[in-house]
Amino acid sequence: MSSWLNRLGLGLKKSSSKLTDGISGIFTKKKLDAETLEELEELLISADMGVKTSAKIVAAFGANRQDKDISEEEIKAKLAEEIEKILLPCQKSLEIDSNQKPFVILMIGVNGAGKTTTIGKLAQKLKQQGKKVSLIAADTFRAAAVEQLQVWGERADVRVFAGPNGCDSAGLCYDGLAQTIKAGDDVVFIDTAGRLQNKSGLMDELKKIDKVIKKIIPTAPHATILTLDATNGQNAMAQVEIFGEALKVDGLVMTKLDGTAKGGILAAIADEHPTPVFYIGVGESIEDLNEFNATEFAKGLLGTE
Ligand SMILES: Nc1nc2c(ncn2[C@@H]2O[C@H](COP(=O)(O)OP(=O)(O)OP(=O)(O)O)[C@@H](O)[C@H]2O)c(=O)[nH]1
Ligand SMILES: [Mg+2]
Repeated sequence: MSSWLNRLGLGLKKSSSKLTDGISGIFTKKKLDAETLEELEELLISADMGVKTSAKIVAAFGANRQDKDISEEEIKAKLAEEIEKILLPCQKSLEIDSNQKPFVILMIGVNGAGKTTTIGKLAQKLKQQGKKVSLIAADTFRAAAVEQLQVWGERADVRVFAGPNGCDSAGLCYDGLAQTIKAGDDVVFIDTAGRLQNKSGLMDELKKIDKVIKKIIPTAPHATILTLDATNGQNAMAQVEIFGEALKVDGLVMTKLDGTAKGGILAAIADEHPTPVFYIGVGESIEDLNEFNATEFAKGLLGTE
């Protein structure tokens, strides 16, 4: 097994244990009936797959299978298949268009979602691919935020543009982008401050940042990435909705899947708000962040090979 599949399996362990233990508990008898299907639906809901999505999965799964013999392994495999179908349209890579120079990536999300860490990891990956990368520290609220990005910058050996603590973040983006254009960078990441989706002032500030970016590079940001913390469960769905109302979100990164049994939330989001999922994170090291693959994820969630 490749090391990523290993990490993914381990990372999804809490989610998959919840599902597989639940399945073992429900299917003590061999035949599928209305009652077991209902219990299965409840299990999926409790695993954060959402009411609508859980009903859909169970309906597809139960069709033509009621009152038939079915093994636990088959149940898991069939469920994984249904979840894979829902996730597949969201499997998309973050394509860095080399005609856009610099290719501007705006990273947004609630406090602690993993924005800065993800930028650090992606910067390192792109740098290793030979790209000229820089970072803009537009989280000007906290001095520690700038320092954190600088540490990642040093680690990845990429330039970090920062301003004085408390300076205007939109203005900083403008200056940072001007410098990036001059330097001829291929990719620039803009790290923004964490903001809760219910703080309208902060959401307005995000719109202002977006506007200012467009003033200097009309086609930018070329990718606006919403980082979601899987441990937020159903609240992550609300974040997709509200950030999506403020800005055009091009894709998602879901982090901290290793810390929660709520990994099913990705299926609910894919079903209700289909959005490309660029990366998923299953731990703190750089190897723990990888491109999202629907088949691997669905199998990992059900603990099947
Ligand atoms: N276990 C685990 N931890 C993660 C993962 N991704 C990020 N983290 C940790 O989550 C914490 C918060 O990450 P940050 O990158 O600082 O989050 P942020 O969105 O920049 O936070 P703010 O700037 O405060 O809004 C850090 O300790 C990261 O190491 C992951 O996939 N798994
Ligand atoms: Mg941060």
